[in-house]
Amino acid sequence: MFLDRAKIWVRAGDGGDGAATFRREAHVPRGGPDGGDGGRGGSVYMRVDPGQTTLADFRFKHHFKAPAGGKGSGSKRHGKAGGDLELAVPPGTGVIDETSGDLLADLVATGQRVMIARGGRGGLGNVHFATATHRTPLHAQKGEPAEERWIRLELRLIADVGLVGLPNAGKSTLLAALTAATPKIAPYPFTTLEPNLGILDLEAIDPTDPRRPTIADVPGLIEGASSGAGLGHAFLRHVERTRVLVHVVDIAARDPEADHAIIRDELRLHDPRLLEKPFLVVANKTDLTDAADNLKAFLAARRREGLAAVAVSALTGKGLPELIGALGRLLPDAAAMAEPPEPTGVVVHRFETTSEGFAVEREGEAFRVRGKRIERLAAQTDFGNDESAERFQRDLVRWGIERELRRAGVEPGDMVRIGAVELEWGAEPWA
Ligand SMILES: Nc1nc2c(ncn2[C@@H]2O[C@H](COP(=O)(O)OP(=O)(O)OP(=O)(O)O)[C@@H](O)[C@H]2O)c(=O)[nH]1
Ligand SMILES: [Mg+2]
Repeated sequence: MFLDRAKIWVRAGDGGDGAATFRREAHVPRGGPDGGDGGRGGSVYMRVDPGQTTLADFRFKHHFKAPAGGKGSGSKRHGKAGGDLELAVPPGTGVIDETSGDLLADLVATGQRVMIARGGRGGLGNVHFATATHRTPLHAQKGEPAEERWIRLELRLIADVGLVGLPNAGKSTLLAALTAATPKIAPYPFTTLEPNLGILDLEAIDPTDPRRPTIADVPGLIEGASSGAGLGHAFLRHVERTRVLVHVVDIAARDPEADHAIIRDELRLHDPRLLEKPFLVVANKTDLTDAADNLKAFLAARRREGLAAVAVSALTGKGLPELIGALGRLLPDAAAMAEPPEPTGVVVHRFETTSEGFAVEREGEAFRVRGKRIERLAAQTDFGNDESAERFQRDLVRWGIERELRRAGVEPGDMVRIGAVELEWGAEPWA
């Protein structure tokens, strides 16, 4: 089953909580603090696996979650880190943040890997909070909550050569003749319903040529394909990134000249840049008797157009060596072939960086404090622990947030929201 779009939900692992424990010592009721840190949560990554050609793995499974970090414990023992989760996707997968619509990454090269949800940091144990004046801190940080997001995946196949043409022209037959692929072939239109990929081994033909271009056979295009007619439209984007386009024409058809014009028009309407790619016209089915008359005129017209053209029979194999030779000349050299085709797989990756700033705003009757750092601190504070809560309040003062809240008109009893945390403004000034 070929699948070129998917929507998934990913969540990294939360950080483990830090511990607030104390050494046991003879004669001392409470020894020094020895609470270890929580482990970091696992992150979720996406990695290119050249063995995959579709997003079918995401057809039934849409939720992916990395494990949380372990809690810290006494004797300064750190919690275990949560393992990272890696999702394999085929080359050509665009990773889009569903909420913002931002392209997070365009994964094209083998082995390329990108983090799509960051695991939470482990909370610090109470050993970190002992000071000369406060030797027995009860405070330890909670683990940082993990990132989660909806992700849209959009595959645009990365093939070196794309076979296009009207239905029944012989594209699949040609793919089968050139490669080890075994696509379905039948004497009626719309046999191919999803793209097939094959590899042309040029070394088998010329031992000095190490290139192994991939060839994609996409469902037949019909007039109007670019605006949605037939099946072709959904698949035209799969030839957007090919290096060379091969147009297969049934030369035994009633009007190959008109067929050629239809395909060129549809490609241009989908994206004019498609016609700027190296282009090879293959006049197929030359074994059929009615082919001879059409063929000469057809090839001459292509020459006038400045397009490379060859005559073959995908069925008998006649003309295939010439076709392979022509393809070899249109494809870039081995060094360039090792690089992914354009666009060059730029990773746009837009994770917001941790900002030190904050903002206070009204939210109905309540107040909201926004800011990466303060939101994280709130999430990592255990407000059930008096010492931790006091510590948080001191930080609000230290960072000038308390002053800003007063300026905004906060009164005792008002609700103050920070991230997912809700606090009631106390009658006693915080600090
Ligand atoms: N005589 C002859 N028949 C051919 C040749 N190439 C393909 N055919 C036949 O044409 C018919 C269509 O071939 P396919 O390869 O399925 O055509 P396609 O372009 O992939 O068609 P769709 O998948 O429907 O777009 C089949 O019956 C093939 O056997 C050829 O060179 N000569
Ligand atoms: Mg086909």
